[in-house]
Amino acid sequence: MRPLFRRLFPLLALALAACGTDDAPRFAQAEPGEALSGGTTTVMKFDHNAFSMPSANLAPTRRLDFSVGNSFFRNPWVIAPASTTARDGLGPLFNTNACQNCHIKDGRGHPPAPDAASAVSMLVRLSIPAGPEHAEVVRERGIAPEPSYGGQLQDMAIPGVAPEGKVRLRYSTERVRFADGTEVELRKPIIELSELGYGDMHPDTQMSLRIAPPMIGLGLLEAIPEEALLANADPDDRNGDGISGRPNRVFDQTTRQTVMGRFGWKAGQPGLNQQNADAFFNDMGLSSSLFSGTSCTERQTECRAMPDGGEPEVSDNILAQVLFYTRNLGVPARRNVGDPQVLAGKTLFHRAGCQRCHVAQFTTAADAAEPELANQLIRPYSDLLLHDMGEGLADHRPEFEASGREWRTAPLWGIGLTQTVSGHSQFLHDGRARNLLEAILWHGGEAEKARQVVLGFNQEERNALLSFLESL
Ligand code: HEC
Ligand code: HEC
Ligand SMILES: [Ca+2]
Ligand SMILES: [Ca+2]
Ligand SMILES: [Ca+2]
Repeated sequence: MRPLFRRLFPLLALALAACGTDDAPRFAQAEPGEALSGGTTTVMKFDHNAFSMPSANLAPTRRLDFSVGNSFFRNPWVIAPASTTARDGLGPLFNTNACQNCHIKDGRGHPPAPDAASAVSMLVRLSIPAGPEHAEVVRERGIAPEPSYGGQLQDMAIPGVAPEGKVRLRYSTERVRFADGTEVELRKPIIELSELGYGDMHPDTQMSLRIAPPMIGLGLLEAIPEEALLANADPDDRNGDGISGRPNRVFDQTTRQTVMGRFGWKAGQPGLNQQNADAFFNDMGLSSSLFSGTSCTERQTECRAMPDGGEPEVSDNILAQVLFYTRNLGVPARRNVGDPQVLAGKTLFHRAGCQRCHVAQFTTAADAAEPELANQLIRPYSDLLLHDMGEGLADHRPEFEASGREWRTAPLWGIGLTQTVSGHSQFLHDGRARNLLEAILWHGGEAEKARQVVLGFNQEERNALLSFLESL
């Protein structure tokens, strides 16, 4: 091919393909306001602090509340009894002593390096197959906990209590081939537990590895009206596009009702307050008005006998401050929205049908929990629904109504700043993907068709698709 033609070829091929049978739109220019992923809350910060800024439309006094919440998210909690009574009660069992140790720079966590001694910034969830005798606990927790270890492995403990065990990861690898012959190696983690502190686990224990997700835009996701989310649900795939998103239905601790789930990799949490309280309780061993006592199981007797930091350890006041913080971490604006390669990538994103799950935009409710979050046109690139992602991504551990193959569509806003904020680019629920392309190649199940389209892309098209994702 002559050089000029070679340069024009990708655009030409794109143009030709766009005239084909599929009805995917072609984007020749950016839409007005397209860069403002979080509406007027969008922040103009693109360095390693890009995920740590308050919503841009917060008034100065509200920024003060944000920084108070931030201190409880960032600063470590201590073992009781202690002189700092507002921050004591860590453990007896815990994963780490501060939220920020996992949600590093308010961004995502990562799997441990192959030889790392411990695994911070991720969790291993545990359960056993549920029988009729578990009906009550399954209604409230969505799972039947492992009898000795509960619903989560805590690899740390206060002095006098045995930690539950150590987590290491091994990887198996497999190769994927593009139509043009290019090969990519994918890796899949295999969980290895050692130094178990409370005897053997149940022989049918189900384990699910989870990386801490980024913290941006969560208040906006919470403010999307439920009807708007349900409008995208198509559980029986009546429109025949092979995609059958459905909401998770989870337990609300406050109202004691079953409601739609929105947070966590399987949408197992109904809202931010409960998600935060659950993190305090299970990840750090701190009780609150939502979760009293400790995460120790019946069999963990020394754990149950340890002193606590007051009941509750996390006051309603602190819970409210952390809630305000987690609602108001602003989403950074997009970069290069009008770049021809980014626009070509956006066209390809639609051609592959990515937007059927990664739904581009919503308008938040007029009666959002905070006025700054109301009536915002936002672009999260998620439907917050569960999708069967195939055997490759399956953890074989159901959570409420999510099956062992279902995951919540991960929001893509901010994803292009992952390397800048976190210093790595490991994606998906267990951090197995080492870059965005690997993340796409793990898509299966309802997303298999989209994956097949991408496998047909040539180098130029792959680069364009990745440029689009990097611009989010
Ligand atoms: C040990 C690591 C760890 C610690 C400590 C931790 N988290 Fe998380 N966090 C996670 C993981 C893993 C998830 C995903 C959970 C899942 O899929 O079930 C998560 C999910 C969340 C989410 C939902 C995000 C989303 O996109 O759905 C919020 C909000 C959150 N955590 C807040 C907190 C707060 C507040 C604290 C401190 C009280 C905290 N976390 C402490 C690991 C951690
Ligand atoms: C059937 C629904 C569906 C379709 C179609 C789909 N995705 Fe996804 N996507 C998901 C789900 C669910 C996850 C989370 C999977 C997990 O973590 O195991 C995800 C995760 C991702 C991630 C990683 C996000 C993160 O935070 O780790 C990227 C990147 C991504 N998708 C891009 C794409 C692209 C590009 C396409 C089109 C080629 C696409 N997706 C099509 C449902 C879908
Ligand atoms: Ca405690
Ligand atoms: Ca446990
Ligand atoms: Ca459908």
